Amino acid sequence: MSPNPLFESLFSNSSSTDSQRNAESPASPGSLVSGAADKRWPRFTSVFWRACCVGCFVALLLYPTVMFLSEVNSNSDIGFRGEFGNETSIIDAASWSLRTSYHFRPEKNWMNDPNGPVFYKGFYHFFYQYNPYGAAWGDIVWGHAVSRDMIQWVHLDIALVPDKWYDVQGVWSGSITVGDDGIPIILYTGSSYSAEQTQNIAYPEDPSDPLLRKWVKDHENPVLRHPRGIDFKDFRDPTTAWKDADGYWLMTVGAKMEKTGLALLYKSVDLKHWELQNNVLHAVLGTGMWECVDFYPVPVQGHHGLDTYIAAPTMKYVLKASLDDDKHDYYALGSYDTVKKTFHPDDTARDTGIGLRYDYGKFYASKSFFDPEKQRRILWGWVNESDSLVADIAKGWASVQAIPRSVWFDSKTMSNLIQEPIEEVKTLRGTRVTQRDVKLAPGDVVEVTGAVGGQLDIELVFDYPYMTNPAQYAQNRDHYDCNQGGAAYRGVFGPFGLLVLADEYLQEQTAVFFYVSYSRYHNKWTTKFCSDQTRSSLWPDVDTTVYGSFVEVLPSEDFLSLRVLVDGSIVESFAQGGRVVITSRVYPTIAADQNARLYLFNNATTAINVRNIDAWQMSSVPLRTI
Ligand code: DQQ
Repeated sequence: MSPNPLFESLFSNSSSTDSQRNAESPASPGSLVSGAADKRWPRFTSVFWRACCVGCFVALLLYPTVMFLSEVNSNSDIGFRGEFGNETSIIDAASWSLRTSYHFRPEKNWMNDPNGPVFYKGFYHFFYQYNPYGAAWGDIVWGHAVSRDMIQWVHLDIALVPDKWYDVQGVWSGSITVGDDGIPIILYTGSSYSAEQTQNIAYPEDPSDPLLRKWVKDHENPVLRHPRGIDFKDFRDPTTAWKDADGYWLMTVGAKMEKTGLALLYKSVDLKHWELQNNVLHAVLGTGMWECVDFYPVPVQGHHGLDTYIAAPTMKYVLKASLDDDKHDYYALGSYDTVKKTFHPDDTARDTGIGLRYDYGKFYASKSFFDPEKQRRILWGWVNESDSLVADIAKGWASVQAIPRSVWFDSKTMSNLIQEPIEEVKTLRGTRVTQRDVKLAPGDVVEVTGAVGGQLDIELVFDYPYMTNPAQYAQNRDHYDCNQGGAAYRGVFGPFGLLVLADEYLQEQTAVFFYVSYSRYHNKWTTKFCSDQTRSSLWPDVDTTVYGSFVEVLPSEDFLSLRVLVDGSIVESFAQGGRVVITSRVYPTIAADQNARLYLFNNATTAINVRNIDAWQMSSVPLRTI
């Protein structure tokens, strides 16, 4: 096997001094727009801006106090409700209606990455990065819950705590591999007493227990230390191992060299003794540290999933990395060379870290697993908050997991994955509202009567807006970017879509919408899909980014489809059957619970037709613990 030139330099003296950053990158500032011709689009006046300034000033003054109290009380279950005057009273009023109720969440405190999802003896197991002592990142353990359907969960005791020299600063992310004997093994990263990132294994104490309640760390841990050339803080998050044709186990660990993100490759006979290979699975220049690498096959046809063991020419491979530098999850589709043990992207311009994303909103550190029960691949992802640390501590909880998504290769475009909420979500659907053939005139905002409440599942199909008059072509030769005006911009064929979590006076509203325009760059009609948080909350200290991406609409598709899951403070939107997904976190102060309404809107200058819209009120999932 010829060594990868990049990998050869691992044995030189180069090292990186970058340390891990666990906080979110600062949110890019959003723009507040007025500008829609229709008076039903509320304009935000100087009163709002004054509120913003006062809010920010108060938050700045309070920040050191909160951090101090957070340190002092880090072992306390009691949050800091009611201690911060006006800002906290807004949080008090809103925090429990903002709490998601059908997405996976622990009872309280901080949660981040999904870890080690697996199906074992009739139960789905889900582990997650968790701080048992507070609502900010720190003191990380592996939380654990089990479920029959990935919707109704029972929370169990913490599975792994930081109690050894090699993980005393945190039991960080990792995966589960089911060994030849059918027993699951955890591979995880420990942050040692000196902050060195080590790889470790743990076994179930009693494999006959379907709930896998107790885990034992191996006495030979750590099973891996960082290789020469890789900084001791740039070596983490082992993947699920896969069986290669020659009978060995292979797995990767994320790393970086200088600015190159890479997936180190290791080989083992027993999932315990690992040997570094002299090639990397893959590396991409300029992408920085690769966290939570994921590597799995997808069939070219069909919606079913494949186990990592399977290797056949009729499939593609997905290589995903979570980029520490920008906190987004990027994947590439390609092939796996089973002889050289290397990944090759189909399109080098859309390689891991520089092309496709799972989600164009907030979604990070994702991990997939093969569900043998239903023969599908399931994707989990962490959705952080978009408010302030002050607010998180006051609320007493932070973060939620996205609804688990079924993932498969898009055999129509041949260039992306499809993601869809798992079918079990539909078990939560209650009262349904349906409308057919709704004509939306330019400027219309039409309530979907009866679709009330902060928990909805919505399915919507628009007719694709065709150009009927050549004059429109000239008017609409514009390049539209979601964050240039958001939903308030007016074009010929957009924006049009939904306003979710909106109050009756539209003081608060989150717009999820399409915009169709002619792209001179691509020399064709293109469709943008966007989620606009600029008017989501009257609360000043929140992210107001307008998220967006192109979405491919094939010539044979004369429609635009949308599925949106709304749950308190999360809006997960799937466009065109799941080709593009955007997840937003929003914090309505008025448009929550029974005050939350749903509207169709058309801010385009052309009429738009809604073929059908269905909206279901969703049941809550109770928090159960044993
Ligand atoms: N979170 C874990 C790390 C991982 C990061 C620590 C990604 O293992 O790299 O909580 O969010």
